[in-house]
Amino acid sequence: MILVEPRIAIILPAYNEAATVAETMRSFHAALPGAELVVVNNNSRDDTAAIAARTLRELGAKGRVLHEPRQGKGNAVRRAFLEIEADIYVMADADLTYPAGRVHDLIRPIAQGEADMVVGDRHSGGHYAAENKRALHGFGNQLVQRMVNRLFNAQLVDIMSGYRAFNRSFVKTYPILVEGFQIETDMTLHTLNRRMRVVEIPIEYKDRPEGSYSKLNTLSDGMRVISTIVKILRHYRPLAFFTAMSALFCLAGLLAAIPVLQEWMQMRYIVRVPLAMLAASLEIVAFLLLAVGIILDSLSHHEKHRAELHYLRVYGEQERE
Ligand SMILES: Nc1nc2c(ncn2[C@@H]2O[C@H](COP(=O)(O)OP(=O)(O)O)[C@@H](O)[C@H]2O)c(=O)[nH]1
Ligand SMILES: [Mg+2]
Repeated sequence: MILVEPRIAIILPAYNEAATVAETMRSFHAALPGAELVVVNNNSRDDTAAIAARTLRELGAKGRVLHEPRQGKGNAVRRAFLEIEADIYVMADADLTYPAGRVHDLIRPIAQGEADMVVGDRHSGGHYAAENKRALHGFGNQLVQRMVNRLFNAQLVDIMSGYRAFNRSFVKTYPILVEGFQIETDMTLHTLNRRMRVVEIPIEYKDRPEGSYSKLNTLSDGMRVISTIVKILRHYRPLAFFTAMSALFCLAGLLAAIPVLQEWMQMRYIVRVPLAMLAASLEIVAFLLLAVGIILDSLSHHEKHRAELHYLRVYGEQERE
């Protein structure tokens, strides 16, 4: 349990956000004057870093501007999680789209020890549907959301929100392997897979103000969403994934075998030898895929075991403080 005032860090990844970063910092400082403001700049070509540093001085706020040379939001968040020591972490966009005034609602379940991650949910209030001008993004969001809920038997509404709060044991046991915008989905998957507690709080959401542009690209990030889905299945449900692949090959092998079997029944002789070989090869591949699935399933079991032991240690330290 945290007895003294918790240290709170507000993490703002910012890439070319000169238009909005200062105002975002001011709004968070107004909501939580005691919190540390951390802007993670990432090779911005505009004045983001200078403006952030100046705003810190003007506000007299605690905080830092971090610089991460590797491009990508995932890399930026990773840098902040590595460098910043706090009890409660908040992550938000530096683009004024998320309501800083709601930060208290986000950190409350963390401070009370009731959640490991709190997500500001843009969908429940209908704000995202009303403000988001890119239909494909809504569609991509929904696709991944449905799959994740099904896979983990969850009922999450917004798995890609960029407005979140975390406790220390989440931050210090979360391996960030993704580099870009997959970070939000990955965080949600991590909490579900590690059986952490996720709480969603409906929030308001505005589109970016005039003159400020999203860093998301519909096509390339859409492709990434699809590859994310495949990766999720492969990594989190290897047995199901490889069994499904194996079933496909098995089926193809059976189809190829039908004419061969017919020949054999009728003439007790096989003319279509190449087809027979194809059928046999497909079945061998099917068998191999199944074996791979079983091996990976066992590996992932051991990995979960190890991760849980590590989590027990870090969580214990957090509770003792
Ligand atoms: N540090 C860093 N921040 C980034 C990068 N890409 C995006 N961001 C920030 O991450 C936040 C979310 O990006 P945004 O373009 O608003 O995505 P959207 O909200 O999904 O449209 C914003 O504050 C961006 O400035 C990056 O490569 N590095
Ligand atoms: Mg944004």
